[in-house]
Amino acid sequence: MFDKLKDSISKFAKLGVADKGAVEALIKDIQRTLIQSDVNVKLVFELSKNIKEKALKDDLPAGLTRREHVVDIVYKELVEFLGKSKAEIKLEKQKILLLGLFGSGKTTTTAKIAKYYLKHGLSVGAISCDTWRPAAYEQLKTLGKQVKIEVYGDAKEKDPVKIVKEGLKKLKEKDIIIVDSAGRSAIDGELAKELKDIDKILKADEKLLVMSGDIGQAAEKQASTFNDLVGLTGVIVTKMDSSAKGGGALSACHAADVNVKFLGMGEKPQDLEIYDPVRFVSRLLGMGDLETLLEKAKEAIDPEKAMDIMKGDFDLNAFYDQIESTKKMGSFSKILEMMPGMGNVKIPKDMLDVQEEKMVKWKFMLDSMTKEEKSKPDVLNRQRYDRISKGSGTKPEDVRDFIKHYDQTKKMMKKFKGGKMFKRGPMAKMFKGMMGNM
Ligand SMILES: Nc1nc2c(ncn2[C@@H]2O[C@H](COP(=O)(O)OP(=O)(O)OP(=O)(O)O)[C@@H](O)[C@H]2O)c(=O)[nH]1
Ligand SMILES: [Mg+2]
Repeated sequence: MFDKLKDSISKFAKLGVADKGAVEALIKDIQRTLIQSDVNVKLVFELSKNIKEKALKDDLPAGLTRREHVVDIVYKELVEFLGKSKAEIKLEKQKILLLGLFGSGKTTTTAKIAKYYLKHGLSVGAISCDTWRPAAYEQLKTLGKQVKIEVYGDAKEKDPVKIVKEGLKKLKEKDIIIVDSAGRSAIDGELAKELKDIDKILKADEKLLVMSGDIGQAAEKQASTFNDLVGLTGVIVTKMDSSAKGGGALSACHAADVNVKFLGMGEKPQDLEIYDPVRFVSRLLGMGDLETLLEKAKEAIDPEKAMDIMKGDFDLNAFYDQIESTKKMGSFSKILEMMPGMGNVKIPKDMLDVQEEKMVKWKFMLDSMTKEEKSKPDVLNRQRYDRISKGSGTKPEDVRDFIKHYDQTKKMMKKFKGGKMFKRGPMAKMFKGMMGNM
């Protein structure tokens, strides 16, 4: 869905004239893409009718060309279609119940949400009350260790209500308590009763249905069924990274009148995003997504270290930190996709892989250097290059190339600090955004 909508929009943007024919062709393209991503046909036609009516209106808003106007309409209508406003996530003491069908991503999401609240300074505990799958508690324990939270469970207890009761006692000091419940292949009487019983004891502030994006428009029925059953406060749509039907699931949630709170974007604990239709659609249409990138950058870069880099000497220790930060932000391709204007640029995967491999090598080299060499790279000479290359299992010319790259980066940093680049232009904006929020 992502690539196809991007392609349709850039095809349209490249046309000389945006006449009726061009608008109609664009709408057809959008329709096809949405139907392929399993959006309800009736909804697709409603959406395209709205776009067509507004896009072809005679009076253009001041300052916009017809082409810009059309792209703007498509963008706004899609945002409306996918839920209007950004989800509100309260950073306060609360109990969260995760529920959903088998394999939808509840346990993985428990760890993701835990990490999210931990990052915002709240203490977190989790309860595993999945008494159906023998390995469920172990799975959550492992994930809990990874994100460093306390996990309560009892492999011998068969009654989930007792587990929740005990867990609430054990974790009563925690700000956030997340309850991971059992999945089933369908909503049956037994699952319904179990969830109601759990909720009676837990009195959850948030009851979040976890659904996989690959169920597409079936999300509407599932969401309303669970909503009738326990009264949902929201939905989390997972596997948005790997499903072509994610758009279908999101529009279905909107149609079922339930709010999407988070999106699962991968299997790791950090792969979670607060749902924001504006942001989602910008990325869908290839407009880049500076905000997401900045948020990630803020998390990855240690503010003090970043200021040191900007203020002081950009020595090899700082370079090391920079490599670490880049790694924390995810793969290069992910970072690039979020940069405005880069969304449409296809950089060959090979090239990105080479860059990533290089960074691994650089880290080995840095690990083979002495403290002195890292803080005063000027002392490096041929002899030292040889020693570092042996220590890191690389070739001496690799080490020399690396130092060359470092020198260039250092020069760029100097320009940044004093020069125009930092005071004006998009890079300045990005850096200001980053620094301003620290
Ligand atoms: N790609 C991707 N995979 C995910 C995501 N969320 C979960 N998964 C994977 O989906 C599978 C099922 O995830 P679980 O968290 O175990 O699902 P569950 O709902 O707890 O499953 P049950 O407890 O058996 O009902 C695992 O292999 C996860 O790694 C996501 O956002 N993206
Ligand atoms: Mg589970």
